[in-house]
Amino acid sequence: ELWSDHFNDFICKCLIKDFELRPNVLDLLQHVFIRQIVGRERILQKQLMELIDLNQQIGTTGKTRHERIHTKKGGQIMSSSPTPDEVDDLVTLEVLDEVRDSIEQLQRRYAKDQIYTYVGDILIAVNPFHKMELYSPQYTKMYIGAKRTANPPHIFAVADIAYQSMVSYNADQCIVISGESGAGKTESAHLLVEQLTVLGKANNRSLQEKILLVNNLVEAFGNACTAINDNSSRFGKYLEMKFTCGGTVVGAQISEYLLEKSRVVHQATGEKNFHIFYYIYAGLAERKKLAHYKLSDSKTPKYLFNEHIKLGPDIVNNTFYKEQFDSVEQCFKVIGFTLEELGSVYSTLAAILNSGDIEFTSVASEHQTDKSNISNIAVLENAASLLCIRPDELQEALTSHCVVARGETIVRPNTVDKATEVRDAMGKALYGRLFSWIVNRINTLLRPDTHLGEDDKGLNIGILDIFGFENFKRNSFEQLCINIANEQIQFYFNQHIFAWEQDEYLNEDVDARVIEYEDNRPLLDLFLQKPMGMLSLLDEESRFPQATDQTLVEKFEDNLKSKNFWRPKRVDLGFGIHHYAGKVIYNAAGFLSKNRDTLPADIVLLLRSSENQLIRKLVTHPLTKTGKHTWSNRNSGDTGTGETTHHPRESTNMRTQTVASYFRYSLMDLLSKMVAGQPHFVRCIKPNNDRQASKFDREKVLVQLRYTGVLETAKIRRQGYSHRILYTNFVNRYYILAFHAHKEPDASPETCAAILEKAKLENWVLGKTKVFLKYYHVETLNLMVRQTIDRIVLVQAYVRGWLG
Ligand code: AOV
Ligand code: MG
Repeated sequence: ELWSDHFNDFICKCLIKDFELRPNVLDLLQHVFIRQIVGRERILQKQLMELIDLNQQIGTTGKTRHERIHTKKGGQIMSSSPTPDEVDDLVTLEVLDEVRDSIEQLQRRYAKDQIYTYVGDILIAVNPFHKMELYSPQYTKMYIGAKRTANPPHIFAVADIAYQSMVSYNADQCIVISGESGAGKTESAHLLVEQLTVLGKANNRSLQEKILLVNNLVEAFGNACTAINDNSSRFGKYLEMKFTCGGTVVGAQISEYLLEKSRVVHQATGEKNFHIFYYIYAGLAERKKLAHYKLSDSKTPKYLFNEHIKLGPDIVNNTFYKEQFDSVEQCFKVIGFTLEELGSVYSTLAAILNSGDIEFTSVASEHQTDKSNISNIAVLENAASLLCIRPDELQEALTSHCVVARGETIVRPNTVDKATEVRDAMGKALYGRLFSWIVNRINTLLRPDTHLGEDDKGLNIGILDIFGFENFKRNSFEQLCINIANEQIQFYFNQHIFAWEQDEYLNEDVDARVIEYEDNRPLLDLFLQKPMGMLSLLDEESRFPQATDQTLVEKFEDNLKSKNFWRPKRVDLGFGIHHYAGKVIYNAAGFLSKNRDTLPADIVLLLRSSENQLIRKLVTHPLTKTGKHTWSNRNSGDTGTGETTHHPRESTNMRTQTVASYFRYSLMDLLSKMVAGQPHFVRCIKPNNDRQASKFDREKVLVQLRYTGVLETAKIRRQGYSHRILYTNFVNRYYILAFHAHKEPDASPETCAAILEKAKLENWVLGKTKVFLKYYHVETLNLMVRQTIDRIVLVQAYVRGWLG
């Protein structure tokens, strides 16, 4: 009977129907097979032992939670049980005082280097500010496919849940990392990518290596040292890892948002330019190639010079910079850039540095305005030669401009100020476009098309790592944009955790208590509404040639009617915003010119004549993807601004494209990508403002818990149902847990109830069309399905092996 066709089915049934039968089934197998297949006992015995081991391992996952908690000390894996009054998940806390108890927990855990804590399905990560032994291969392994409660909270567990959900539901995922500047978002993003490449078991080692290097490469160009963070992201990054439907990683794509280009030409006190400039400067010096790129080790380029930090020889002699240069070059090569491309990238960077040193002097002219002359022609020639353009034409494009009046083209001289502005605009534009070009090139090199089969559309997991909320001594246009982006991400979080969930209880007649939360919609309206929001007003004012930053602030004051906006006394161009994360005073000086961000046509035309192919490319093609982006109609689809956007560069001339309108487009584009996937949230918390290890500033943490809504999240996770699954989908996926594998039961509430009861789950609710589950229900169900399938596959494989 055992050899019949029903054999597999019999075993599966035993395994599915009653887990307790397992040892008996294995016993039976052991006896029968060992007796029947003479001469192969030895191998069989070994195989059977493996099988039994494996089954036992699977069977115990989740049961022995405390035996399996590991903290690593001095290379030893040690066991450490949490004290009884310590919890891994704030939702399981017996709360007397929400605030005090939560802080207490986080502090106690932080003191033991347990930087991760769950709030239901959300991960809190408190920045440790020191290297942790938490990311070794042992940890990597421990968090693969394990039940979440089996191990202490960890960022690897988030990667695992996203990956398993992607494979189980055949659905795209999105991991949203948020937190203020320096809280640990970028580090978390790296860890997620690392774990996901392991999970996606790329069968192609070089692809795995390439994906791991992508972050390092773009961050060399997009990160910089600020007053808050030595490695601060100055752009938003959405990295999508691409998988086959089977879960094998096959590629990656990055989208970049709003690089802070102004940093190329000016940095605030104590801050630095983008990392790459220092790396390349030190690296080329090391290789005695500075002269080739028209740089000198005795004189620091002006764009890198900062009167408050001694930079001069410090750059050239800095071993860290030299090593970084080697490593960036290695990234370029591994990812697949050609040597020629690398040379062009270095030339462009060197050209930017050289052009920054071009100086202008004022010459009186017969017209009302003064003309400008270039006082250091040698530097101009260097810049021109690196850009492969004619120096006399560059001189002309910097010191004069063409105007068309009554059909006639007239050349007008530029004042020193105007010429300087044009010079800087060129540097910013070249850098911004170089950055986009690098990102595009990476995307081409890591595009998965070639790896996917015909009908495998593939799946992806996106990881969002943007610039965190910033509040400096002096805040400008860049901070405003960064903070609006954070405001939008917070809104998205709120929609997901609170609004959409509560809407659905109503629609499905499910009884649940309403949780109050801090809705930041009024702030988003203040910024993004048309035509009276701040960005629209800014664009309107930018169109008037006579407008000044002063008239802009007055316009704000006259039109913005919100308790979150005010004009502080004694700050001329100042205005204040009460953001979700705190009050920030902005200074509007430079807002109009930063928003207009014009690159004169004369410069564009000149660069298009360059003999360097890369330079030509940078000024010819619109580098960002074009195409219509619409809001997904997921749930209410209300992501705040509720509008359909199109790429502004499609319809607008590049010269009239303002930063504000591009920013608005970018936000919409980002959100449309995010709403297309199932979100997972990681909330990074900064424990102190001094970047010190082991310092837990309770007040600082409390403020962050408050404004991120973590405490309310704990409440809704305790009372609410974070997962709502349609009956059909639920039955399709889980019937195997309670029904015969060949039977397909109806998608009725009764079937759902039978499955849930079989799985011994409690506290679920059946709505009108959906099953309402707590986050931990889904985890248990998924794990049970996976184990069941694993067993079936395993047993089948062994049996096939023995028979064959
Ligand atoms: P951010 O991305 O959130 O800031 P980062 O990820 O750059 O912050 O973290 C800032 C610094 O904190 C890092 O350079 C590390 O020194 C330290 N750090 C963060 N996470 C860890 C960790 N898990 N283990 C060890 N050290 C860590 V910004 O990009 O500024 O918003 O714009
Ligand atoms: Mg960052």
